[in-house]
Amino acid sequence: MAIYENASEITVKMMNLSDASARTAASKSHSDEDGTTVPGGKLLRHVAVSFCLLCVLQVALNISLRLALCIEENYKTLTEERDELKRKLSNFAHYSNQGWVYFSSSFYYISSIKETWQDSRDDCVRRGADLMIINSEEEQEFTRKYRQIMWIGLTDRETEEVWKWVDGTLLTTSFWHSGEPNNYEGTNEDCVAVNYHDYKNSWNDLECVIKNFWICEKKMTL
Ligand SMILES: [Ca+2]
Ligand SMILES: [Ca+2]
Ligand SMILES: [Ca+2]
Repeated sequence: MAIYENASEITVKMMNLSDASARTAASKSHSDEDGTTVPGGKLLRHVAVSFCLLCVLQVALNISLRLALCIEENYKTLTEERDELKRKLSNFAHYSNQGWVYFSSSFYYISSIKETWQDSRDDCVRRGADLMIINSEEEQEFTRKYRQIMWIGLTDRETEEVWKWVDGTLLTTSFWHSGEPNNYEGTNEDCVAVNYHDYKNSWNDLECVIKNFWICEKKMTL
């Protein structure tokens, strides 16, 4: 009886082993199924990661290019500004050394000899300037302190009584002395000088062929 009991036990154990083997086989088969999908998933992940890296690289490249362009533009602007400043400083030095006086964004040159209005103007042009244009009360006051009769850049040579500055602009603010302009005693007075320097309104029209000192103006700002 003991033998039969053992044999039965053995049979049960064998059956259990068989079940276990079957489960293992099933499990292995599942694992095999996974095994066929896992390499494909890895590939997809690799592709996705590579794509992201490419995007990041593209963005980084774009930023770098923009920065490079920006730096180049800034450098160009700075170089141009530096050159412009150097040119202006050189001009400032030039006019200062030539005895010009700086006042209110312009350099002024007062002649030491007398010439006709046209010769005076020609001299100013040769010096890179023109006869003075009086745009403000400050400029008018500035002329008075020299206490000289000086040609300025105002004339009605083109059309009588149409007063124009040498830059072609029409006269708006004027500082005519009392009774001027008057074509004195029927003469042809077409050129203007700062004349009566004791008065705020100091302008006088005179014949252009008269010789006077003159004042040139060269506008210049830093
Ligand atoms: Ca002026
Ligand atoms: Ca006139
Ligand atoms: Ca006059």
